[in-house]
Amino acid sequence: MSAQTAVRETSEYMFDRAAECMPRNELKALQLSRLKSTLDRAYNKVPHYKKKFDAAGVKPGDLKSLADLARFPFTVKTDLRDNYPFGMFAVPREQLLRVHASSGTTGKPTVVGYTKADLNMWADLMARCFATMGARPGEIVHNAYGYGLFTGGLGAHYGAERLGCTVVPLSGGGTERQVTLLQDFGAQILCATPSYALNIAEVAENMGVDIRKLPLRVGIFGAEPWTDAMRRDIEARLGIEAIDIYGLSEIMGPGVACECRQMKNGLHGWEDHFLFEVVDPDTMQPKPMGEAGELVITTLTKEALPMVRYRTRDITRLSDEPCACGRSHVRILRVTGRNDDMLIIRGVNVFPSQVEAVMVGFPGLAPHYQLVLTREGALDTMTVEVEQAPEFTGDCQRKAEEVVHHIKSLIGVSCKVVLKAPGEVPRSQGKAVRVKDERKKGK
Ligand code: DLL
Repeated sequence: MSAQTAVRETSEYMFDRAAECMPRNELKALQLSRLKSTLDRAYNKVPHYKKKFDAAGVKPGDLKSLADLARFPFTVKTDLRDNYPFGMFAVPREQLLRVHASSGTTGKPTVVGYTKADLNMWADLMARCFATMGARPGEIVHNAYGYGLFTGGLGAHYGAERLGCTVVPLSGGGTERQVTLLQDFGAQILCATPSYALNIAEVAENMGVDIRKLPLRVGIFGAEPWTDAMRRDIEARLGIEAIDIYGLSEIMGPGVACECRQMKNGLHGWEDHFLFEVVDPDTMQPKPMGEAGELVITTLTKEALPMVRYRTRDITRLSDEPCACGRSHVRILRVTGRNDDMLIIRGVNVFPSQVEAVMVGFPGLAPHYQLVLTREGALDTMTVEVEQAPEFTGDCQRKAEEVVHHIKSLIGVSCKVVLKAPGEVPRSQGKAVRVKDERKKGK
């Protein structure tokens, strides 16, 4: 059978229908039994958890219902750093088949590890995501997520193979070659950070290649916050459907949750493997369904690195409203930012993604920007450096004033705006660096 005939086009295709459409009462029962084993495993195999549970006066046996999880302590990124590199593992190092690490902003990286069963589960969940996002067995997946310690490249790679796709393992960078291979191989699916997808679009435009005319039809984008405005821009410039995927190394990597192609309205979080809570980041009390707060995740099936109530720092809301796609799992509504990248500019809380939403699609601007933070006296100042669109011929000063006005009226923050010439804002090869913080340099 040729690859072409193996492609299934029905929108109802699911990788694991029984798991994806499991009735909610069955999902809850499965979560409870898996949660009990996870707490046992963490307590008995990882000294860090034993110490923390003992200090909090709780034992795994205290968990009688899912709600009892609220009695257990949280895990934070510094717990991994304090036990660097292998101290949080629940298996002997010899049983790890792979390690990854997330690029810590300071100090040591956060190291995560996987047993054979963990890698297997990850590939299954990523295959489930690919199918949910519209990929089909037999299609070509162009994988521009970085390969290496970052979980994006290998995570997407094994998931696409598990679904039965042909993977082109590009990693990030070498953008002209990426465009040439998209053209020559005719991939239907593109995996990249959303900022890198825009970089690819721009390089293709400069090369005179119209990606909209290629077979590419779906983009699987995540690893950084992005907005619906950016989605529309990517969709228009690449002629594809852009779909959101979420994940983090500490929990697994990409594939913890993803949007379904039918609805693109919140990311289905795979509750048979993870338990999701949203808490108030100030009081740490659980928030009711639908209210915004910090996402906290507990792994239910991980062997090497069980995570109990991991504080992601990601700000979002959960929804258990039924989704028209038929999947029963709770949805994580778009991650709007992290509660640790929140900027406070003259008393106003600002997420970089909010500024982006103002600028993407703004007439005369290109979607390349950086926020530069400086301190003038006691006041923090934000300067938005944004590129003018190549075709823009108007008055730069006036355009900058227009943007200042829009940011002020939509976000409530006063800032400076500097228009840059095309190509002057540094391009992303992976996760975009959106914020340049110059406040700590003695200014
Ligand atoms: O970024 C894993 C990943 C790779 C996800 C490829 C999706 C696609 P880390 O490097 O550990 O793992 O970074 C995790 O990135 O806590 C969020 O703050 C952010 N993030 C990831 N996906 C999204 C998304 C990978 N779809 C951190 N929207 C997370 C917003 C995201 N933020």
